[in-house]
Amino acid sequence: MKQKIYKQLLFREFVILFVLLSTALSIFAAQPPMKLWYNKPATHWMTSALPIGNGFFGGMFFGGVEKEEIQFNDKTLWTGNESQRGSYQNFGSLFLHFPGHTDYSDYKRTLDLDNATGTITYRSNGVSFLREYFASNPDSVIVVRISTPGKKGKLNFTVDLADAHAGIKTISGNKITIKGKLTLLSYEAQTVVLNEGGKLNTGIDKITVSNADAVTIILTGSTNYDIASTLYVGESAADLQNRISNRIARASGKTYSQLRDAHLADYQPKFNRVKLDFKAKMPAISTGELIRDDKNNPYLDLLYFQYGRYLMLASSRGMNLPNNLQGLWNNSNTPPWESDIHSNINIQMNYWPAENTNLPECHLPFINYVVSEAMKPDGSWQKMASTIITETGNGEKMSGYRGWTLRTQNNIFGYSDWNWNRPANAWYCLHLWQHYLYSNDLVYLEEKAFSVMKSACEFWFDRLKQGPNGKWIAPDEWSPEQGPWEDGVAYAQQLIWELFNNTLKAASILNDADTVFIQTLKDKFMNLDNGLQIGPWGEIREWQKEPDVRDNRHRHLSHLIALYPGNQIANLSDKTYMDAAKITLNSRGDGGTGWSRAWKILCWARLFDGDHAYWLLKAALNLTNDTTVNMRDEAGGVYENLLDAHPSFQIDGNFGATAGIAEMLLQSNGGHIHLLPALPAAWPNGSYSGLKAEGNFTVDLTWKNKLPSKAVIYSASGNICNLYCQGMKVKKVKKVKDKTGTLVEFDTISGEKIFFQTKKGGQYTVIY
Ligand code: FUC
Repeated sequence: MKQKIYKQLLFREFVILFVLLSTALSIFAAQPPMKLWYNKPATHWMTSALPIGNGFFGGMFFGGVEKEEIQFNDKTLWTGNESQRGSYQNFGSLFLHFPGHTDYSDYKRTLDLDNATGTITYRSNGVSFLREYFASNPDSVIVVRISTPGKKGKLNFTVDLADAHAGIKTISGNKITIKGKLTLLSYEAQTVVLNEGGKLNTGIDKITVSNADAVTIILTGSTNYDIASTLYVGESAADLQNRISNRIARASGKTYSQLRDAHLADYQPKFNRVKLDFKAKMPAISTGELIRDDKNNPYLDLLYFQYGRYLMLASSRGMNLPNNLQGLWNNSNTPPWESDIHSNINIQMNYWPAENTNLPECHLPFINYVVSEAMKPDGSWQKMASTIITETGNGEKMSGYRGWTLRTQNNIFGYSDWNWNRPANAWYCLHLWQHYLYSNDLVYLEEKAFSVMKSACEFWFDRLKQGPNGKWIAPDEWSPEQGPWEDGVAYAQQLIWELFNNTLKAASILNDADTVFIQTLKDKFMNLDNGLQIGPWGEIREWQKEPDVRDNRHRHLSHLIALYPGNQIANLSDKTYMDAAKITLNSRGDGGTGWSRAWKILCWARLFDGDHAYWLLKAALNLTNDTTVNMRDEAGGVYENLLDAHPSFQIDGNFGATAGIAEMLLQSNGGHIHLLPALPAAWPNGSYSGLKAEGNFTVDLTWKNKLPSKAVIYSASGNICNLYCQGMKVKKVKKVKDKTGTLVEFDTISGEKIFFQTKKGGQYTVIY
């Protein structure tokens, strides 16, 4: 009897274990390990060093054996001020020197995206060396750990900290400090060396470690930048020093494994929100070889997708400044375009994957920056609106516009120059609105986003004029970055259309009481030129007067905003504009700089042409070594470290491609959750978990032979779920079940679309 119960218990345990294991497998085993790896040290910062970052402070490590360099950055380290452009700056480098490590073997340099850790392993003089690097968000520091697994007393090396400016360097005990002042900002970085065993010797310009068992080095730095203060400077240099010293002291009080555990506990739940599986295994060749010799391996697509999410977590968290042209990473004091905040595509593309790849907190640095700059009383964006002077045509001048606007090139102190990009206000508001669409966060919409959107609308209320046909058009605008300045260019009209449409929706959701504003908005929207005119060869017109030239290969797709990132074309029942967009895209060709190709991936995904999108993805993965600025069509691609080559390195192409892959697998901008809208032939079978859709839905999906077999929809807000899959007839939907296994009734909208009411917190399995 006893034995029988025991056996039953064992069987139960076995079943539980099996269920647990298979759940774990279905969630975690599907996606292969996500690692970039190489069998030699990096030779060049831009092409082969590897990035780490905690959202605001980060570095690039080379993995040099005898001489290691970890170059580092803080996102706020800029020269310039409110009246000088300045530029994003290199902060400095941590140098480690291992004398005698000239002969080595078994070298491997890895960036593991699953745990956001870089490692270097090699053998030298009969000892195995291991270095681990990560940038911790909870502790605000970079941690470097050096050890010799299985051996003691074998670590002999020096540590040095170099300033990229002519600041003051001091060494005392186990700490090296660099500090100084740029145009406006004070900066400071500190590093401490914590040895286990052996001893430290403090020299005049470096610290020497002798015969240690293991060493942890902690590095951090910051500036006294404060976006909220009128002059952009917050604390004093002394307070900055205290803040940095406290960070170092707090982190030094923890063991290496405590630091590492805190880092993983912070990073992994966010990174693991999305898993993707194209039935590809991690190949045995290095990442450089993979890009060069096996570019069609779907593992590379996966890796590139997740790399974008990794880079997002590493460069856009915990502060109120968006990613600049290089995200966070920059080793130059004169980077291309000052590594600035470029408002006519680049900054926006940096955030295209934030919501749909389930990293909404990474969107906030951009959103908070826009809110802060747009609403700053008497701030530069409002001043730019109020000081524009326009000839109205009858000899009078108009000025004193309400709201806010900006130009193309922007530093972090509100300074904005080069060409006007007035419609950027509408483009920025698209991001504010999108964050609401994905989160359904009413408090955010009411307290943060709405007044900024409203203020941008008011700018256009004052600025729009009536064109020859009575429609409202924006006077004197440009189509970045080509052609004449004209009234009513498609770029401006399409963006204003999105702004007005979304602000009207927001006003109605919030029951806004400002009837004068709402009435004006309705009037202007009703009679707005929507920027969609079809030209003589079937194209979408870029300008009203200037003719469109067939085969104009210009890299910008400014007149396709209505296709992506806008939603106007998707929401038109008339497919004429999709056809016109296709003609336009074909005429623009498949070339382009890094970001330009990425934009084309998204456009073709929105046209539901997965194979064309995929072809562009493969073109975006062209291996290149070109590090000079080059806009030629064939120049774009990726470096061996998978950073996007404009060239030079520009991170927008990384984020754009990640967004593009997501857009091929799921779209939700057309009022429904569209499963596999642009699946290429190259990914016939696969699965994903955790992609987000508008309406605060999260979607897991498995597909076979290019069609869904099972979808699980998590409804965080309890909205109606409209589910659509082109070519998948509704009759193929076998059942919809809730969490308890109870069948859920669904209705049919068309032959390919079903809908069902969801409950807040509900989980729905759709079996095909
Ligand atoms: C825009 C683009 C360029 C480059 C620059 C930073 O001006 O036209 O290609 O990306 O931004």
